Amino acid sequence: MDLYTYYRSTSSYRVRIALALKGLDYHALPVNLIAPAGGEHRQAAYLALNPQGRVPALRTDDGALLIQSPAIIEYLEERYPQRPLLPADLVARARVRGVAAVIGCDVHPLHNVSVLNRLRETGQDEMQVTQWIGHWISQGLATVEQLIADSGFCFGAEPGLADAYLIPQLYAAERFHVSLEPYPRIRRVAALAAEHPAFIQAHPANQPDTP
Ligand SMILES: N[C@@H](CCC(=O)N[C@@H](CS)C(=O)NCC(=O)O)C(=O)O
Repeated sequence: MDLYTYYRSTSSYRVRIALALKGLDYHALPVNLIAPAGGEHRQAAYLALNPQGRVPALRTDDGALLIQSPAIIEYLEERYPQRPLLPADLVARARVRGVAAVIGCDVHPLHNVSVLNRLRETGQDEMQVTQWIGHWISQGLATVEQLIADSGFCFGAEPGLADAYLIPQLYAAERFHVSLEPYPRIRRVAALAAEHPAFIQAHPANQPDTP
């Protein structure tokens, strides 16, 4: 498989965690979101692959090109059921997906590159942009803190889908100086992930395009 990825992209990081948790090998194909001239993701070569102009995208072993991290992760879960990312129980699965959706639908989209650039275009200065990011990340993390378990990873002793969404969101929180102090359960999950080989492999510090 080929993964079009950017080292500090939250959505790419999710997919990298899912791949690593499942023990799947892949080629990383870095797409620079910053340079040249506003990013490789806006250039014709990448837009021909993904008309939305965002990362990640996954080329499967069968040659199919998939976009959108939730769709890619679901594909991986169904195509490679080993080491499942979702529990067997129907209600438990829905709860895990609920946490993933809080982050993937209601937090991350509000601070991706194009949304922040749009805020700047409409006259917001850097302090206002930073406050905007902090507001949405803090609100999302406060919700997640109430939804996850009292011990282990988000939903048990083994990491799964919710952890694959949460840990990249925490990387973004750190990058934008959002304090994790109010969230002891989240800090516990972060500490476990920091020692886990799959999360270490997927971390932005360990990618081929890490500066
Ligand atoms: N919902 C999409 C979000 C993808 C997304 O926004 N990716 C960001 C990087 S994390 C991106 O490519 N941003 C480029 C831009 O906004 O111009 C997914 O989960 O894959």
